[in-house]
Parts: sequence; C-alpha cells; structure tokens
Amino acid sequence: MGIVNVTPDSFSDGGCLVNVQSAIQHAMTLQEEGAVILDVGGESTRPGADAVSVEEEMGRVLPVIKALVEQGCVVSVDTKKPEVMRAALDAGATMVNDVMALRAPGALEALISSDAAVCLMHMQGEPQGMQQAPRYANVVDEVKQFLQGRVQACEAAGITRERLVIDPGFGFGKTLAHNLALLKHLSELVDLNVPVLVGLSRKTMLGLLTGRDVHTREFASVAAQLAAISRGARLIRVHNVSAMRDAMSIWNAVEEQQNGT
Ligand code: 8Y7
Repeated sequence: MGIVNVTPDSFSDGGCLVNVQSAIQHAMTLQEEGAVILDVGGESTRPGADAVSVEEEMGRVLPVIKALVEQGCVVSVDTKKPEVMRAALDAGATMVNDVMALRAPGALEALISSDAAVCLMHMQGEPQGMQQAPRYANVVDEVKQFLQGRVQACEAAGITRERLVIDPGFGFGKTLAHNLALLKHLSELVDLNVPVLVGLSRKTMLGLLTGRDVHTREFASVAAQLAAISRGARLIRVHNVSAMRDAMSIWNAVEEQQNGT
C-alpha cells in the first residue's frame, strides 16, 4: 500500500490544483513501482496535528481519488469522517483506512451499504494528546482485545469479516517499548485470522532507534517492515514502494526456495 498525502504545504492549500496534480503524479509513480493499493489521505494524523473540515478534506481527496480510479488504480481513502468515507466510495474508492476503526458516529453505517474493504486500526486516545502518556498493563493483549472487539462490532453491523483488515497502529498512543512489543509479538494479532496491515514507514520509533531524521529512515523502514512480514503481516503501508518491493523480491525468493530445485 503506497501512501498518497494530499495535505497543504507551506505555500498553498491542499485542495489547490498544484497539490492535487502532484498527488496524482506521485500516486501513479507509486503504482508503477508496484503499489497494489493507493492510500489517499487529506488530513494529517500526526500527533498534535490540527483537525480539517469535511469540506476541506473532500476538496483535497476527491479529485485525486477520481483521477486514480479513472486510471484503474485500487484506491483506499484514509479518513475518520463518515461523510468523507461515503463520498470517497461514491467516487470509486474500494477501501477505507480508518485510524479510529469506525468508532466515529455514523462510520459503521457509512460502510454497510457498500462492499468496500476496511482497515481497523488501534489508537489509544486522540491524535492531539495520544503521545503525552501512553499507558498499558499489557499492550499486546489490549490491542488484540480492542481489534477483536472492532471486528465483532463490524460483523454485528453487517460488515462481513472478509472485508476487514486489522492494524496495531504503530505510534498511535504508544511509546517505543509499546511499539517494539507489538512488532515482536505481531503473530498474536495474526492469530485473530484477519489480515494484518502495518504502518511503520519513517515513523518516530525508527528515529529513536537510529538517531535519524524523517528523511533518512528508509533502511530502518525496510528492516522494520520485514520484521513485520516475518511475523505474518500481509499488507505494508509505505512511502517508498520500490525499496519495499526489492526487499520483498528477496524475501519471497528465499521463502519459496525448495530443496535447491
Ligand atoms: C498509519 C495509518 C498513518 C498506520 C494505518 C504516518 C493514516 C502516520 N499511520 N493508517 N495512517 N496504519 N492503517 O506516519 O500505521 O503515516 S498516518
């Protein structure tokens, strides 16, 4: 899954033509590099980021989604807002990536009348304050229970299990130790029998471990992503698709090798 951010830069608004055009261009490059899903988001989910209105978010993501769908891409919309989910699905998106795991009022309902896939992600707290004092008695058990509960809530609402993907939400209300515990014990989440997606690309935890800033975390990202693959992750949300493609080529060649034949 390739990350396509349609958020404003310091010079222009996110809905302006320049940003929309460059997001489409970037997404097409990710697709050519081997991304199977393009995850289009118009609201920054970074810790402490400001909220964006429904209108503004739609103005950012809908033109990009429409253009990518027209090009035959498989598009996921990264949003917490039911209104944006509905509009994105109408525009041809076939997956919703929700860091709130459909807990916003109306979010479950927005998915019922479609057959879109959904990524249910764990987050402790809200983006504004989630990194202030994350606390767990047992992070792996608590994240697992939360995700199991959200899978059940979806099924009870009529969103069938085969549409679902789960995600531990690295960095969302978690310390470095919490993130490492979740990665080390990822197979516990795999045991829920719902495909596991992970987002580790360029995250702060990798900076803490390497001392590198966000622009020089590609090798660390690939290493962390392979650690997740080795424990059973099925989807990887990345900024750098070609780096991960190369890593997967090697990984798969080794895994598929049989008896030297
Ligand atoms: C994740 C995510 C972000 C993640 C899923 C970032 C939107 C922060 N992280 N969605 N979104 N999983 N499913 O660094 O880990 O990309 S935003």
